[in-house]
Amino acid sequence: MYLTKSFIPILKNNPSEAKIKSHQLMLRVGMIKQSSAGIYSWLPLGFKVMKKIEQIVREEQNKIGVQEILMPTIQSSEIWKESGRYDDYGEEMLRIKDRQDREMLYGPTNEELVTDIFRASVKSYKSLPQLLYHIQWKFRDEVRPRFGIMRCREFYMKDAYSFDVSDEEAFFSYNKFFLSYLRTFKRLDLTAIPMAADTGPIGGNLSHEFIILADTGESKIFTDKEIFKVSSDNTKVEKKSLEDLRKKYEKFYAVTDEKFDKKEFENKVIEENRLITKGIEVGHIFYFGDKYSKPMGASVDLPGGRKDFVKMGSYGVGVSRLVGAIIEAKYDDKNEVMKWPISVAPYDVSIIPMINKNDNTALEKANNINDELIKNNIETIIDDTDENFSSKIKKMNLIGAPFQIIIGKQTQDDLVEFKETGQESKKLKLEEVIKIIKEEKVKN
Ligand code: 5CA
Repeated sequence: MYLTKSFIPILKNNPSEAKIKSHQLMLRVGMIKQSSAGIYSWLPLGFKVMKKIEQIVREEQNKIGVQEILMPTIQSSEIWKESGRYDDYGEEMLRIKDRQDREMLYGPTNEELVTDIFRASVKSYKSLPQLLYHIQWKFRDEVRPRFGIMRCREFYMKDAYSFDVSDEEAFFSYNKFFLSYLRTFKRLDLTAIPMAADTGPIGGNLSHEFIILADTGESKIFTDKEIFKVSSDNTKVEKKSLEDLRKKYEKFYAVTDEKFDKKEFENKVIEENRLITKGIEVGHIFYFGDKYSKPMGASVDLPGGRKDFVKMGSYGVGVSRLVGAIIEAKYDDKNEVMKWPISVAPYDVSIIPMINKNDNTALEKANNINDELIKNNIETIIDDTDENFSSKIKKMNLIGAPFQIIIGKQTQDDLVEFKETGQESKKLKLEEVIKIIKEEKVKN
């Protein structure tokens, strides 16, 4: 892709309305454009990153056996009246009337709708567990939308739902998601810590938020530093192995604001290991038993002829919020350098030819190198503008492809100046460059 032909509307300076670095960068490189308060259009650069995040989230859900569906954004109020949440949800819910005067709403979450789908066709314990997910836009009329796509009104969420025959089986499902989330965030090059959390309007009594540390995060957290050493490597998707994993985490004090108890914190955590800081909630999982299945009559036949309401949990990942969370974790705003993890980078490499007026040598070389990279499934962006070198580097540092290739007039056909974005460059053969990039891509 040539920069001159791409739709990447870059601003010279940080927009003054943006208070945190993810919001600043996303507006500055034209990843998003606000269309009204808390509602955004996603432009090519932002959309590419979000779609790659979505794909990783999807692959990790599929790996633990969750089946993908797609529910609509608009829901009927009837099912929310059945569960009792129509009134409880309050002003965050966007309520709409259709031309027949029917009360509809733009879904803020999908517990009711998925329970309705489930109860219509699943009748026997033999069909359990059922694990379903979808990736769909949600709307919550937040009182104070802020920080760009971090807390907005319309956002993209992966929400999954589990249906089980007993508490024991339901905890097994819960733990599968627990592991799946750790694996998902790791592929995004983020360290997310599961923390005991409040259940809020979703309900239930068991819940974990997955938090990444960031000064600009909205969640206040209290934790034992030792929790950062816990690893999920070698955990198998088996009951015992998953239980052990949760125990390994739960051994350490790690809670959000609402669950904080000063005495408990000080008793359980030695002074030098106490960490009080802020973080961004990128995922949230809940176990709520029959909170929805009971009022909505979602039951199955058990062996011996009895019937019981299914035990449910729900599991959310903020797919659009993750774009901002990765920027918060990776963007060096002092030096204005973004380096996307290669797993979600909008491009793998930026090619930066130093073009002199009336001399196309460097651009031609860039084109040849580009052809080679494309043959190797490496995604590129070429800065074909005739701006000076330093402004080209500045722009490419903001766009954030993890690697850069710089091409001068003198660049020999098989030796290029190659660097990791933000680092020193070195001269390498093109085959070596290709090998390095491919190896990096395979790791993810
Ligand atoms: N039904 C449950 C689980 S599927 C649920 O809705 N959980 S939630 O309310 O915690 O949302 C799930 C995730 O969506 C959060 O962890 C967060 O990453 C993201 N999210 C929630 N509200 C917003 C918002 N206003 N803007 C951006 N992302 C949000």
